Amino acid sequence: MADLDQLETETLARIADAADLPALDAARVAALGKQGSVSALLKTLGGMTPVQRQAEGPRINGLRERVAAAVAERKEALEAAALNVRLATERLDMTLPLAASPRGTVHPVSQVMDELAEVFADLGFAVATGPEIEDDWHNFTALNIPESHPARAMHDTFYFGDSPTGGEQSSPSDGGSAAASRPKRMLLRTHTSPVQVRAMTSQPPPLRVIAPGRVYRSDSDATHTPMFHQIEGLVIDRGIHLGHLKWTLETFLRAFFERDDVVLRLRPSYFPFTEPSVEVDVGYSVENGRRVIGGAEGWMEVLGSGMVHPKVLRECGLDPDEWQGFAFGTGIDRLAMLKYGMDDLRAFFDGDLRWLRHYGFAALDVPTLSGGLSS
Ligand code: 2NM
Repeated sequence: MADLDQLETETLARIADAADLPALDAARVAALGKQGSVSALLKTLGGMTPVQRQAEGPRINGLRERVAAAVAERKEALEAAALNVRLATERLDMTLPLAASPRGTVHPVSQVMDELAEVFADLGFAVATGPEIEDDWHNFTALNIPESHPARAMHDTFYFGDSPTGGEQSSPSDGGSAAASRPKRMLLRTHTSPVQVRAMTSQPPPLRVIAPGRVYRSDSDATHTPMFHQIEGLVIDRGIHLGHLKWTLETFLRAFFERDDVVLRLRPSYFPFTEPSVEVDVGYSVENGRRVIGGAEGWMEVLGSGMVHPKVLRECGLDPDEWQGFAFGTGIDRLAMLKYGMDDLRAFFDGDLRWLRHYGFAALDVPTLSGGLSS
């Protein structure tokens, strides 16, 4: 009797004192394991008389149950304590960057596209996009580019299919009836102007959009790649004139090149889709043997522009007596070269990692007017 009580006191004390799970398991094995002290007592029941067993059975089984319950309770307490320790020490700061420094860089063309979108957003322009596979009407006809125009020739334009014919396409203004049954001759857009055409035919004026994107021309040498990037801008409103055009381009170029001494020179020119048409030169100066934009030591052509031709407005469903507009276009790749001092256009599309590491931009630096476009 005293033996049983003492065994229970010692066993429960050892269980309560177990500092960790291995210590608790050792205490459990010492009592309830095959060679354990409580198991040994249970084994004595077999050699008892029925009268003895009736008295001892409940006492020994009661001891076994209390020991087992104490082990379970202590186990739960130790596991809860271990979890609390882990919760307190294993902290994960979800705001930390995934990797210390991203290895990729932003391509200069993407960087300049972001900078241009930022500059023009500040002037109230929205970014418009459109398909790179276009039809004849959106790429040429609507823009007053005649069937005989050299730009339409096979050697300048990438056409789909081998038939150069297909003729004039239907326009929204003729109800689409003229060529409704003829299959459309598709091509890779040669400029982003078809995006402006789509803007004019799908949104009511006034309009202020820029259309940046890839364009394709069958041309490849030191200064031409068959795919390059263009940005065009379009403003349609009442009473728009050449003065609005000049101010907009001057404001854009000063913001983009981050210099106040950017000077423009407008020269008369010719484009089928604008009248009058002007070519825009920007003054440059020479710093450390390099041409940089700003000053007026020499002139460099950077943009084509003009007042949207009345025939284009009419073809797009606008009344030229009510609505006027100006448009401009330039090469993004060239703007990138001028701003960041690269001298070989073909390097833009080689995917050379050494070039990208040298000229690429930090992945997490987003250009803003307030933070500096290219800082
Ligand atoms: C240029 C030069 C001049 C131009 C015209 C149009 C449209 F659709 F409004 F007629 N979009 N872009 C344009 C005008 C483009 O790029 C050198």
